[in-house]
Amino acid sequence: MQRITITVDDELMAELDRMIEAGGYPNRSEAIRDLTRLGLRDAAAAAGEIRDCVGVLSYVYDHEARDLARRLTTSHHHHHDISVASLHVHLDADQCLEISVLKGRSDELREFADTIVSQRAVSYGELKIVPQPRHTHAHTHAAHGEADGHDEA
Ligand code: NI
Repeated sequence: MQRITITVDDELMAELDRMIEAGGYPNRSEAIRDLTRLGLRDAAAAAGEIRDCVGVLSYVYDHEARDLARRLTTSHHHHHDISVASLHVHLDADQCLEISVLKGRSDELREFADTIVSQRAVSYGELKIVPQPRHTHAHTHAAHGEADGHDEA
């Protein structure tokens, strides 16, 4: 552990204290440690540096669009190493929602998601990348108190 001193303006501190209160953090240090971890994680994800990630890709497409359903399936088969499971929902007569769970390096997941989402007749697409905690989240959850409001959302 290292002790650091930081300077924060009143407005930001007030906001932080409200967040600490709402989140049930035991103290400011714990809250700032959590926020720092989140920030580091986001920065690493943005840089494509995270090796072991879980991604959730959701997209809506028109299954009547020529050849699209077959091409999407082919894409998943070509990437069977990262595409681990999919949930298919028939939204209405034409539209399908697919939610796929991906696993792998964050830049690979992003690249795969782009090939899916960029298809014409895919009307909506979003990828959420969740770094696997054991690699980027060094603390153990057992060390946390019950009331610290910590969750991995
Ligand atoms: Ni369908």
